[in-house]
Amino acid sequence: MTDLIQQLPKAELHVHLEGTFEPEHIYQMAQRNSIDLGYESPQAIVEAYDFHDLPSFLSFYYAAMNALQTEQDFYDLTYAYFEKVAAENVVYVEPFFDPQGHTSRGVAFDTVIRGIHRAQLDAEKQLGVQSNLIMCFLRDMSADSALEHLQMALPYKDWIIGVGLDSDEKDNPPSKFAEVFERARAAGFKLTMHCDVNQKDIVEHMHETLDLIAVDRIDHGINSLDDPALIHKIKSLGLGLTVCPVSNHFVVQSYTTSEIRAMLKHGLKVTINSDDPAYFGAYLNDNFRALVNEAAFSSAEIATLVKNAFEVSWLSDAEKTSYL
Ligand code: ES4
Ligand code: ZN
Repeated sequence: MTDLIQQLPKAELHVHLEGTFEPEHIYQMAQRNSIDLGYESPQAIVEAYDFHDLPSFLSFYYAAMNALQTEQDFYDLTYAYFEKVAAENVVYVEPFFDPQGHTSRGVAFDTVIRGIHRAQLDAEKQLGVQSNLIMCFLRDMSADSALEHLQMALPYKDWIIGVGLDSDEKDNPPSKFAEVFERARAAGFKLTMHCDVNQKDIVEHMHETLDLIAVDRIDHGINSLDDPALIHKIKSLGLGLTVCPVSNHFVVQSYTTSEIRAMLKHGLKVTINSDDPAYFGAYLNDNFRALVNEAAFSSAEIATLVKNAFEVSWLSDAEKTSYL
């Protein structure tokens, strides 16, 4: 089974580039940029990891971003992720990035996106990993800030396939960003949003995501199972759901294998993803292995989950055919 997981060509649709920042790289980059993060070694960074819910994770995630300063830093971060997953036989990725995590501390939008884009081009040429970038807005920042960043992204429209919404969902409903997402759609971007596991008001948020925002995909979305009307809507729209088992384990202490299986049984287009692999200690293949180890997922189930990711990706139909 481990061989099957390794050998299948795979796609990943839910990975935050800033969540692929390995402790060795955090440490190295902080040193080369003379930034004092308060850690004496990469090991000290790992020892400080203490994630038990979303806020405890996010505060660490944003603090580590301070090490990222130059275009080369963003290039190195991104290329290192592609190298890692190329070895796992990942052939296609739609990674997220969080520009507001960088502009808010004085790093220019152009610096961030140019470094990431150059790494994408090189990864395609040198590693055979194709990718299309998704820009996320931080939902705990204002809608005005999101609009400003949408404006900054317009000159780079050809480098960004879609927009998403991440960070702390508590009391930050999809409706807060209705205008931003409306404008993003009008500009030609695909739309997705985090619907985090067991969030406060999650069923209501999910209905807004579908009815008000009309997303093209849902990130996480495990709580679709809480309401038959949600299952029906998501299924009839054929929307993909990007579930992240190991990440879920950190947030809700469960790999959510029974929910993933239930979603498959309902005919929902579930996919498996890593979310923040450097922090959660599991890249894509380990997320699939978690399903096999905890709940004996079959090769047929694994194959369906892998196929779903290509099907609900934002590749063109012609490109999808080349992978399927
Ligand atoms: C995230 Cl696990 C998680 N949830 C919400 N936003 C995020 N950004 C990066 N990782
Ligand atoms: Zn995420």
